[in-house]
Amino acid sequence: MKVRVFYHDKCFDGASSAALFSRFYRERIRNDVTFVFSGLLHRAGALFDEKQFDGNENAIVDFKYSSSPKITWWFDHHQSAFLTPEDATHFEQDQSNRKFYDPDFKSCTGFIATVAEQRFGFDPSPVADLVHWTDVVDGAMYPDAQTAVEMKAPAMKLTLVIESAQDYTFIPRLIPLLAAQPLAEILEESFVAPLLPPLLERHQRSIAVLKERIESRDQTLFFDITDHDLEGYNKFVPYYLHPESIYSVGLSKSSFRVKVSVGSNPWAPSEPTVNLAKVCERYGGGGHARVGAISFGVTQEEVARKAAREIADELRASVRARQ
Ligand SMILES: [Mn+2]
Repeated sequence: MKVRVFYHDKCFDGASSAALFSRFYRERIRNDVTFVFSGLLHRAGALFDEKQFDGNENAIVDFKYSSSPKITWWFDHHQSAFLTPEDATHFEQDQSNRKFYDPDFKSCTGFIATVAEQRFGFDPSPVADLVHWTDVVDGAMYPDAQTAVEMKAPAMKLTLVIESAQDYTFIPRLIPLLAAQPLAEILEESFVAPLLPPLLERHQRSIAVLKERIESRDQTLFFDITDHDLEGYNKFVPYYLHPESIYSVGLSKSSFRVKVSVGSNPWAPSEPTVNLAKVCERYGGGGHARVGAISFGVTQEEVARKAAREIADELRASVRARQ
């Protein structure tokens, strides 16, 4: 019996959701099962390759809905969960009691724990620490920007390792540990520990690059770091450097995409009022009300830059309008 679990790749909540789902499944659905973990990333073009839906059961966690009949479980908490209105209707008509959506949850991991407990009798107490930290990390519940950028907690170090993973076998190896042992212990594993020091160094370098690049106007930050290999930079660094900011728009590049990241400062002097998921959806992206992103193909750098500039202009205008 094979269960394939698709999860939001390069994301602490995505990996933790896959971990929690598989623990819950083994404890409450069936035990004689082999899990295969496959990461999914937002990219320009088709998100799913249906040929990959080859498990006896196929689950998607912390990622967009698929109406494929081969998908038998789904959990998500993103505001932009449906690619099309048809997908939303398909979900609403689903009778399986195995597909769940609630954008009010801070983390998908916490959402899975709650549903698994209430509907399937799962005991979430052994994974309470994991749920706490996915809420903190995915919900940006740090007390201040210093805490978010200093990265002292084991969960934050794991987030750094997960977000910068280059080896596609790494996160699938990590997932079975996440819901099974303390996070501090996972950091000591021989396949994890050596990854951290160079990443912490790169983190320091990214702070220096962002310090030089950020253009701050109307409490809105704009930066273009497409000429640096810094995708996966800590998204709180801009607010650490510019505590006066409300919004940030960043352009970064990796081997397979150019990414426009649109965020809001969790510690902003005044509340953000623009729904960033909606802004990103207009450009083919998505996310949550307070943080979103748009992915473009690597050859679409100029289109991405234009979109990033337009979004920064729009956010600046909205800040000026309320002054
Ligand atoms: Mn999430």
